[in-house]
Amino acid sequence: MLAAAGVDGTDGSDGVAGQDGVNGTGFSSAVHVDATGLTTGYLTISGSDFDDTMIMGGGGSLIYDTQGVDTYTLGAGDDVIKFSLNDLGDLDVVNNFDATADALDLSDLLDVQSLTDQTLGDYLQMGGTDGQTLQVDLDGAGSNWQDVVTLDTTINLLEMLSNNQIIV
Ligand SMILES: [Ca+2]
Ligand SMILES: [Ca+2]
Repeated sequence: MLAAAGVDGTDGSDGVAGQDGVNGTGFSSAVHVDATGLTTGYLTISGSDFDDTMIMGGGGSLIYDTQGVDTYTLGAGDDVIKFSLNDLGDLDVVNNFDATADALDLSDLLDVQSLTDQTLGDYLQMGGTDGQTLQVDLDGAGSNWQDVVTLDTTINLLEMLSNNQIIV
């Protein structure tokens, strides 16, 4: 059987459509990852456009948030979650967040060079019923807050900023 024309296997169009896993949008259903058995080793990971569940190992990770209401359970290492502008409509959930070690990468959301103690409150606040939902105002006008993620712990944004745990 001759190979089908125009499918090169590198861009999500090889064989089974959209399921080669090369990019985060290539999956056709939710991705479930359980890396709890990994005590070392850094993970760089992203999911699908659906509601993914990802449990990190102990070696730290960089998670690229995708569309869908995803649940990320962090491990013992230093984890970084990079949020995506096109996922702002979906309120993700992060469990086991370490307010002294894990980081929130908001560089795709905020078009600013840096945040200071003075400007942070224009762009970011903690809200929700329990004050554990990170909310962003994209233009810093303080009038259009959008939910980004709900954490399972209370965090202090100013402390996280000074500790380089908020990345813009
Ligand atoms: Ca997703
Ligand atoms: Ca998401």
